[in-house]
Amino acid sequence: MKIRQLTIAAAVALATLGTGLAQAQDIKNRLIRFGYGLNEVSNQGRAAKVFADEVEKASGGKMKIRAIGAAALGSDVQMQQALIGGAQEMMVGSTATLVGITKEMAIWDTPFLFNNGKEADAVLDGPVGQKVMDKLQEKGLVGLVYWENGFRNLTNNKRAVTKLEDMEGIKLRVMQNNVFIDSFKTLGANAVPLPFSELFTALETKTVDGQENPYNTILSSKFYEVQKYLTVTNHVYSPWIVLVSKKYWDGLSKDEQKVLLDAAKKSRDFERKDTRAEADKALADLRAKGMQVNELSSAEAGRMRDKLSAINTSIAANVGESLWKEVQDAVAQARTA
Ligand code: TF8
Repeated sequence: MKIRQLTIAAAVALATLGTGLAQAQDIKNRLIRFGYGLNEVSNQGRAAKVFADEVEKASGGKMKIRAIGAAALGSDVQMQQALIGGAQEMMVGSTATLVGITKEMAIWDTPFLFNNGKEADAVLDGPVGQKVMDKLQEKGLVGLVYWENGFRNLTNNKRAVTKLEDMEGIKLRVMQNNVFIDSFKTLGANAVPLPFSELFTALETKTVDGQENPYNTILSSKFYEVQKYLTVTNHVYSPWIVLVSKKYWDGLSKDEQKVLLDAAKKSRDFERKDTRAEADKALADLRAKGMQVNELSSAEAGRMRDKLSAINTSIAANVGESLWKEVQDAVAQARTA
């Protein structure tokens, strides 16, 4: 009896401590829709769950995140518009699909910009990453953190791509973004921009022959069911970005904003670890699922790289020479750090 009473007393004390903390802060009951494009069972879905749990915990249960995956709230581009208009509160999606809104985002689409995750983290989390993110504000979006989508690799159904010439005429789905369209045109493919939410069906019905995405996504979106060949190209590193509607953000208290930002940072740290661990073993999983994996010889990888460097000038012109240089300097610094 005594022990039981003590336990109850302790539980009550703990509970009031929790809500007490949240009450001392300016936090209201809030329901936040957080949309994303991949499946619940994906690196994106797992990190969305971590974000939701962290927000709930830090707000004493007052702020609730309803994470809605599989593009049920729309494609990246549709969700961005919903955030700008204030019809949806939050989302995570590709930076590449933001280029139509904020041209500076195209800097992250530069082929072979980063050699590894460490360089990407240093630049994206550093001052220039923040600067690019802050450009979204004048367009009605608040960026909180970058997550890792990852290094992109090529899959297709037409032929094993082992040299540059093999790209010729492959109908390749790309993101709705000019740098990606130009990159794959330069390599000889027939680049077709499509939202991710339409991709599986486009592959299945052979509307397109191929696509490019990180291993994690090829796995979680089951592209191995409709794609035979995978070529390890690592042609570009894609970030994801966690966004809030600026209209919504401006109506939040400082405490509420802090809850979201802190939770976003925790989710980012979790997401990068989780994504990298999955990517490390994904290639073996994809082989086991029946995909034929081709590595490029270093000579062929070099030819692709050279070819793609032709688009750097236009990226620099589009994002501005000074931002281009700032990012190059930040990468160089990360590389020697
Ligand atoms: C793509 C991207 C997607 C993301 C995701 C839906 O190919 O890599 O993974 O936009 O948020 O569209």
